[in-house]
Amino acid sequence: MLIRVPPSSRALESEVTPESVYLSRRKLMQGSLALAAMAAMPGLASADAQGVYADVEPSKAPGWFDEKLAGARWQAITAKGESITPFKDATHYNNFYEFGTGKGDPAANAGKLQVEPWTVMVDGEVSNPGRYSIEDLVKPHAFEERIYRLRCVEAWSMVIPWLGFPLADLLKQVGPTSAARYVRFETLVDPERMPGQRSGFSLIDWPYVEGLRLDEAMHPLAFMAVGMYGRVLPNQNGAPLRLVVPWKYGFKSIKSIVRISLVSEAPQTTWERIAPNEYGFYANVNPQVDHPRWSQATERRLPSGLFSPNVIDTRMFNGYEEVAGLYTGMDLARYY
Ligand SMILES: Nc1nc2c(c(=O)[nH]1)N[C@H]1C(S)=C(S)[C@@H](COP(=O)(O)O)O[C@H]1N2
Ligand SMILES: [Mo]
Repeated sequence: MLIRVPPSSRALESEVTPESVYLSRRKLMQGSLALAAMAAMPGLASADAQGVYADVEPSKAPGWFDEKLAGARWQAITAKGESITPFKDATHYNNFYEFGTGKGDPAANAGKLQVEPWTVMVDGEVSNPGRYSIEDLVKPHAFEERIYRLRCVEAWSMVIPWLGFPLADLLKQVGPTSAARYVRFETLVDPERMPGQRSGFSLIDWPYVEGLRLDEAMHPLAFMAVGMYGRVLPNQNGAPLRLVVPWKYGFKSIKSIVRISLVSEAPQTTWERIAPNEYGFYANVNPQVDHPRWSQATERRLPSGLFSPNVIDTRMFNGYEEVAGLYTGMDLARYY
């Protein structure tokens, strides 16, 4: 977010659509071929072992992940007519300030993150508080694949196939009490493995904190991701558990979560704390409400380059208009 965005220019783009390739390959891979592929590449979704996910780096996933992967519901939500961002871009152009502020820093530094074992503290206004192992948090839920647009407040965007389960299902599991109004999330603090947390120049008061109103959190689109591109989450994308809220700017989608608190008051979030006039609690994608330092009317869809900037119009709620009812009667220029 500490960036300068060049003046937007409307680009003539020749759109390629790897999604169609991906779909047809997936079809091909169903059946016995898929089994063979799965045996050959543990940790990679069978259906995609040789499809558009061919560039996906195979990974060794923990047992809790592999068990669930077999029963995943593929493409439960898709982004029609849009190209899935290549794995390489989604994993090497990241914001994860715990590992540095450069876009390549997370990929370079997050390898040291210790994701096993992993526990998540659930506390506050809940009937079942406690320290949950990731296994216990994930166990009750079936995996779904959801292909979502991700729109960063810095005016770039990607299309990412996530794997995980609805946040609402996790909340039902822990049981918010009637006093719960907001959900507060916290990222791991581990300065030994997170060089960004050692930097004396950091603007951020760690841990990274995010939050949602409870009704937003219960919306069926709000998602807990444990994987992407048919495999376990790479560390730089927020392993082993991260939030994905597709109608909000990317900074709401907090990574590597270690604490989930149900609270009665709106939590102060990391970016609100740093610059409340620039980053609000709601952070709904809104082409009509500009950032004080740049326009939010358009976005660079990655991959983009100097000669093919791939600039497209930004859509209200990032195109997820079904969430509009959450904000009825609210002035979204004031509650940005
Ligand atoms: N803990 C934590 N979560 C974070 C961030 C961060 O710096 N720290 N960056 C946010 C921002 S600004 C964006 S755009 C997305 C990027 O997610 P991605 O790297 O998986 O695309 O993560 C969000 N989650
Ligand atoms: Mo972002």
